[in-house]
Amino acid sequence: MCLYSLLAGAAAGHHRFPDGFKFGVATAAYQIEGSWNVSDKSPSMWDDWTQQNPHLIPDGSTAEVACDSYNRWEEDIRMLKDLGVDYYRFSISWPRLLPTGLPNQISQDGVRYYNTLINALLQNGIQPYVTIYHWDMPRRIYNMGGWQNPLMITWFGDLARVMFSLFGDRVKTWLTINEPLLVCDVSSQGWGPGKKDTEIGLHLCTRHVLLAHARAYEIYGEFREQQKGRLSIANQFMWYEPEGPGDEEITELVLQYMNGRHAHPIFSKEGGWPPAVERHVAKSSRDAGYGLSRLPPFSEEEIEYIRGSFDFLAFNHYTSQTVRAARPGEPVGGDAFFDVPELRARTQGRPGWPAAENGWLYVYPEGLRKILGWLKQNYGDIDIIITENGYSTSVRSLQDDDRLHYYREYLKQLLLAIEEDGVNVVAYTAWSLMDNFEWTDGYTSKFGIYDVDFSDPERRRRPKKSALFYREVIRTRSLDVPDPHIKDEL
Ligand code: PNW
Repeated sequence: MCLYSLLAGAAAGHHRFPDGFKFGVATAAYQIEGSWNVSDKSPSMWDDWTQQNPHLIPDGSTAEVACDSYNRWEEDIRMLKDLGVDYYRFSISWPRLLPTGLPNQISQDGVRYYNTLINALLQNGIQPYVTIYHWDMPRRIYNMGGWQNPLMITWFGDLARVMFSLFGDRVKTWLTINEPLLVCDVSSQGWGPGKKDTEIGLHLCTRHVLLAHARAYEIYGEFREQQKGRLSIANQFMWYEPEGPGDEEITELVLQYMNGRHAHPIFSKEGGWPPAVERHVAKSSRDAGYGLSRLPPFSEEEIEYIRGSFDFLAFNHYTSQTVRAARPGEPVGGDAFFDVPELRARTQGRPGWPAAENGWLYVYPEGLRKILGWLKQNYGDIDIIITENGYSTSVRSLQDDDRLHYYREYLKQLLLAIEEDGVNVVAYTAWSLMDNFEWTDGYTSKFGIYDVDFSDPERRRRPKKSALFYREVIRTRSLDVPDPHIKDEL
């Protein structure tokens, strides 16, 4: 760093984001749109599951209306404009765009909705970042086995092609699949509409997700020259650290299993499954009498096909956990968000880390800097976009000091990673623009920087303190901003 920039940094309190750094907020179609059965839209697996299992959701709710963004997208644009974000990350609902799940029928109303949204964003100077798959799979595809069916590679490729050809003239940043870890591992433990199979189905899913992502990357090659966009996958990476001395080795294996399994095939120089994970599952499969490893090996061709299928690295980050090996006979894996049964590893939040009320989110801001360092060390100097980061509360209030604190501290660590560790983070996304349907938690877990009144037919949205804070961060491109005051209460 030259003397001039050192001085400039010092003058600004050293909390400035680099030139060209982008800020955004994120949502997902199923969590905000509502209008689950309008026009020719078909039901998704989450429509079916929430309607059939109200007893498994604390408030018995569904996302039939949610934030009503299908009708209230103009209010969403106004909020985005007010925040001053550079981009908005949202997802396109597969069953709204392709009601049969396949490209034989393209919904004109679906196309119109997303065209209107994309055009309005651009007219307001906000770039659309689009997630192709954020979990709302059409019922028909789900009934054919979803991600456990190898034809998903073709079906997903077809979906991506439709999106590139319809929207790619204006959408320049694509994320193929949101969080393979949740789509495969957590779902296979019976979370939400997941198909419970932690031994075989889980790894088939991961394999097909990676191949489907690579298929979308390949298809984007047909559009790349004309559209000049970029594409990656949105992984979920936690930071894991040893619970105590002696837990280092199992911790590194957990990092490779939980993060590397979805990253090594794409981002490493050599491609393929992380070697330590591949060896581990191959051995445990052999010991259990399986013919083929439960983590099915990739062919040389498949390794090459997936390797390098990215233009940047994207990940969602919320929290960290500690790791230790389970003691003989100790049960592992009672909770889908903790433990790694495959490795007989116990994982949990460290006592002393403040915990959000949703049960899995521990606040450990240093974890963000550490996972960024781990990614750089494992995969080199790749441009990184943080595609989600945020904090959950359960009580409605505009005075969300906990959330504001979370953002301030995580952003501080992000800056340290950029400045001290030389990690190439180019964009940061807050989850979420507004309170929304938080999957199996219904509306009881709130991640929004805007409050939404779900008892109001108008779904009134109001900025929380954290929204005013984020707006100032974006405006000044720095963290040297005071905590805002907010007079309003609900
Ligand atoms: C993500 N964890 O899910 C999803 O991408 C969003 O749709 C969701 O609303 C948001 O994070 C908040 O939950 C996650 O246990 C679920 O670390 C669980 C974890 C992380 C992300």
